[in-house]
Amino acid sequence: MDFQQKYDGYKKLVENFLEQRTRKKGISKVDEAMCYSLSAGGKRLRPVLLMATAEVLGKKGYNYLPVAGALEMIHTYSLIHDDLPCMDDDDLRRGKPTCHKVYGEAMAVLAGDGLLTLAFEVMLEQKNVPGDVLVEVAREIAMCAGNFGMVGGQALDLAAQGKTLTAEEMRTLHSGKTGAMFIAAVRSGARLAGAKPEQLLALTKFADLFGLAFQIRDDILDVEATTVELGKPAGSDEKNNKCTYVTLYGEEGAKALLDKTLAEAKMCLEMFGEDARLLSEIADMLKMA
Ligand code: GRG
Repeated sequence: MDFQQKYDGYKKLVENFLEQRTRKKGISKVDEAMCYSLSAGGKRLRPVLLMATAEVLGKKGYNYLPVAGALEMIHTYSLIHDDLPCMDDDDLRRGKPTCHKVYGEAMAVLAGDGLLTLAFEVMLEQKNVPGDVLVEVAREIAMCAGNFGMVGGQALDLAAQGKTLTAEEMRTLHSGKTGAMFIAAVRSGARLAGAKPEQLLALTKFADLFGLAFQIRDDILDVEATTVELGKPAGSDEKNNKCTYVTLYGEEGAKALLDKTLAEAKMCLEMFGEDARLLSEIADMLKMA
């Protein structure tokens, strides 16, 4: 089976799980708004990363679908809130009208709240894992999603609009906003699969560099790709007056930094040999043509 088939197989598992675990009809319209954004597409990168990491350690990734699916719920909530008029104010996400464009602002806020809350309900339904491991996984995911992670990074991002940041400030901002959820995905997969301390350390370093590479690529694509290719408005960083890796280093400089970061990320996987093939191939997805 080639890489793309394998990736698509995992993605399908995640999508089937999300469909089973959510209901369009509940006591209010919020269920429909949650399902709308959750089923709108997307690469399902964070859950697939969790499953691929478990595979590195010899476990089957599909055993951890509740935690993996929960990560996608948290990610989707962040996208819904990020698109709101009070944040990035975008009309298009994953190639479709954003949640607030379809359901209104108040319902989009609630859909995000609902997904974040449901994520913790669902991840705690994970079976066949020692209770203390699951509690630690849930605690780390909460930390990565919260004010020391994604929410904190988003707050830094809002405060940085119109300002030029140093490379160090950019790193802090994006480690929170984008990187923390990749760290959550990889560390959760590692912990669920029983990683030893030195394995957890190497995988965490990989995830941190993967997150950085992801952000650099996102910044390059914002300049180079079209709205159709992105499924969200191209050029939104310029519109929002944002300091990016492209404004800091130029397009060629950002591409060189991307290559260097990916090479360093892949080096972290060397100790796992062939067992890390899938994870390494996921990192290759971030290479620019
Ligand atoms: C609102 C708390 C809060 C956080 C928002 C995730 C996020 C933080 C903002 C999204 C804006 C953005 C473009 C961030 C850059 C990186 C990123 C998270 C891109 C989207 O992730 P993908 O490419 O999306 O994995 P899909 O649609 O494939 O799931």
